[in-house]
Amino acid sequence: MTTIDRTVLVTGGAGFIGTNFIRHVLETRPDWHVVNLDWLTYAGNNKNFKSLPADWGERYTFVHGNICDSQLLETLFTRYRFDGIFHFAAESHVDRSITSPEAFIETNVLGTFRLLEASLNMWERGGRPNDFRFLHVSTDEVYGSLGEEGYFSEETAYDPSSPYSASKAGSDHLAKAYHRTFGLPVLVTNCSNNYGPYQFPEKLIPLMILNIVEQKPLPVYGDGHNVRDWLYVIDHCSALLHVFEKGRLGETYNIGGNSERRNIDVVRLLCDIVDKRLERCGDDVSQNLITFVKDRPGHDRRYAIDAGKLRQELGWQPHYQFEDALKETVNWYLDHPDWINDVRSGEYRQWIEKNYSKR
Ligand code: NAD
Ligand code: TDX
Repeated sequence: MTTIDRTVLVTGGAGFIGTNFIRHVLETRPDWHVVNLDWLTYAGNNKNFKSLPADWGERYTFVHGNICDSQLLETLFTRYRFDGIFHFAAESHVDRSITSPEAFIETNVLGTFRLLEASLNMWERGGRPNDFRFLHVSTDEVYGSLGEEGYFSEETAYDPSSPYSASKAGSDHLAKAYHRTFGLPVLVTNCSNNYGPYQFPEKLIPLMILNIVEQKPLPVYGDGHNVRDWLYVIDHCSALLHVFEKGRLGETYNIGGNSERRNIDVVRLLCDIVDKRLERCGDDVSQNLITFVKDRPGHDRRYAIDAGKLRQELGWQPHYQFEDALKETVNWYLDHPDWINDVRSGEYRQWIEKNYSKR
């Protein structure tokens, strides 16, 4: 029997980062019980938690539900009286926010509001416990686009470009307002692009890995010179725990990987890694599949994070090196064909057709 010291709610825990985060917490925090509330949209996959080690299983509870459902939240908050909340649930894909923005407003803005309301009610009813924390997980995209120079700091003005980043910006403002107005113990993190296992193959890195394996065209938007600051997902998870356990209330912390890369360079590197692993050479090299396609509207040119505050105040820095962790990520996708077949449902095929057929 495990002794439970803390019960935390993770929203969106069946998605990419949430799955890695829950697995990381069950491994590193043996006295935590995790309740995962997930609506299981196309991006959520409950099979990520099948066959957990026995002592993990008894510390993990899955609840199928929507963060916009106030009644469900009330029932859950009354039942578990959470010691903390890690709020990941979101619509997360920029391209989908361009074709179908409404779900982004629903989940990212309204859902975050409903979750804040439920948290505030529970926190007030419990006598405003000192050690409760609401950690709102957000993105560097709220800051808009950088030119060739400079970095996003916590003081950079918000300037979102897409319906996705605008909806995340709205949710960040709500979370901070609940701290300033009501005193709710809120923390906000803004993180750069993640990569690693369990990422849905609509995002650049897993999409390219799967297309390279199947020798399909590799659709690079625009000139491929857009820059992202890549962070291995487990580094993001460890940063979130640092902020949750040591962060100053009401503060924002930027999280980044010090790994700025142009998209075209990431795609070329993926071609080399996959080709090597599959022992392809000569005329078969996958770089031949690179196809420049019509750009994403409002495409941010460059993201780069200054994570100095997190390093200096809380002693966190990334552990994984981009090229090494990218190889591990490729290995994970090549070693998990069942997971890939599972997530590439009819809905996935429709998305690929919708986003790429007319580019
Ligand atoms: P994801 O799309 O892989 O997963 C989102 C999860 O949320 C899915 O399991 C989905 O079923 C669930 N969900 C969606 N709507 C819901 C609702 N209404 N109620 C309950 N659950 C719902 O996303 P991700 O890449 O894991 O991102 C997680 C969080 O981290 C998001 O808030 C995102 O903005 C943020 N973030 C992501 C990145 C990145 O590179 N992926 C970087 C910085 C920040
Ligand atoms: O087919 C593609 N071709 C291409 O050139 C896709 C899917 C993407 N791209 C480019 C667009 C971006 O410059 O690659 C870069 C990365 O694209 P995405 O993987 O869609 O990520 P991005 O738009 O940068 O947003 C991601 O990081 C921040 C996550 O999806 C967000 O949830 C997170 O907040």
